[in-house]
Amino acid sequence: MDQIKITNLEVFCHHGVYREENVLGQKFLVSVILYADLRKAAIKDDLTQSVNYGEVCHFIKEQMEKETFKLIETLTEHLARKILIQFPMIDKIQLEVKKPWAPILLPLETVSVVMERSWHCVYLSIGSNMGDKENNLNKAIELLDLDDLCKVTNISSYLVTDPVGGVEQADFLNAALELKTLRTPKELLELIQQIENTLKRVRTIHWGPRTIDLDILFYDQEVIKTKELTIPHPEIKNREFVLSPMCEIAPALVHPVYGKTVCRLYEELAYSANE
Ligand code: A4P
Ligand code: MG
Repeated sequence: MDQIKITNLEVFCHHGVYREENVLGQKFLVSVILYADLRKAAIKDDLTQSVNYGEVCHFIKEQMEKETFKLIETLTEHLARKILIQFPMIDKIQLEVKKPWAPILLPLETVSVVMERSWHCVYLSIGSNMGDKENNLNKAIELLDLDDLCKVTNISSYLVTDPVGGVEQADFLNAALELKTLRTPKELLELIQQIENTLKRVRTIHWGPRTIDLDILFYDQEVIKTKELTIPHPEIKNREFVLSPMCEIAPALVHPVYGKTVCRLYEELAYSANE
């Protein structure tokens, strides 16, 4: 991917563990690599299609002066997130914050923290079969989008579906969502559980009725199996209420375990149901 590099931007500010650092301040040097698709801007010679590196430099300075952190780790993480949120064209960032005058009573050239952060593409399944189902879906989507680290980028139609799983219960309203997120899979699970709690989901019967259920279907092309998280969601290939809305918003997405597109999995499910 194309890159814009900023090297050793000098900013005088007050981060540090020691009180002297917070009072007197010192110079920090910031280097950034911004990863973005610059082809359009380059061909059209058009700054509006690119990332204005001047604006990025001023934004970094402003952020570094606005708040004071003890650790350059925290400062670097904070800057990476803020830049990715502020400049939507940037897909990924590599950031190095140097502290050449760190007060350690020994001579050193510099000390620095380097981080790489990027947006991740995630698909979620969402469903409700209690109360005002449409309102429940709308509310959950609104809460996801309100999170600083998430941006809902696509929503399928809402589909009325028969309940799956053997428990006698009302029809579901289901949808699939595409999300850009800076959260890790575990942090995203925490958010969706928080949203389920906010919307008063009560965990009673497994696969039973619920005001809202949010499941992570795909997280980039990652394959994860831990005690609390299985990604891709293990039931994708068996569920029409997942594959049908996914076919609408991401038909060509490849399942990283089966190596088949979502559309292909949907066809296979329809075929096996007709046999
Ligand atoms: N967990 C593991 N992997 C994931 C993942 N990829 N995304 C863990 C989300 N959670 C994941 O989930 C139990 C635990 O799964 C979580 O604590 C998390 O650590 P839960 O949401 O508390 O329990 P649940 O929803 O009762 O079980 P589960 O397995 O999530 O049920 P499903 O798969 O969501 O099925 N029929 C229709 N037509 N439409 C529906 O939406 N939904 C279900 C529930 C049944 N039948 C349905 C529908
Ligand atoms: Mg669930």
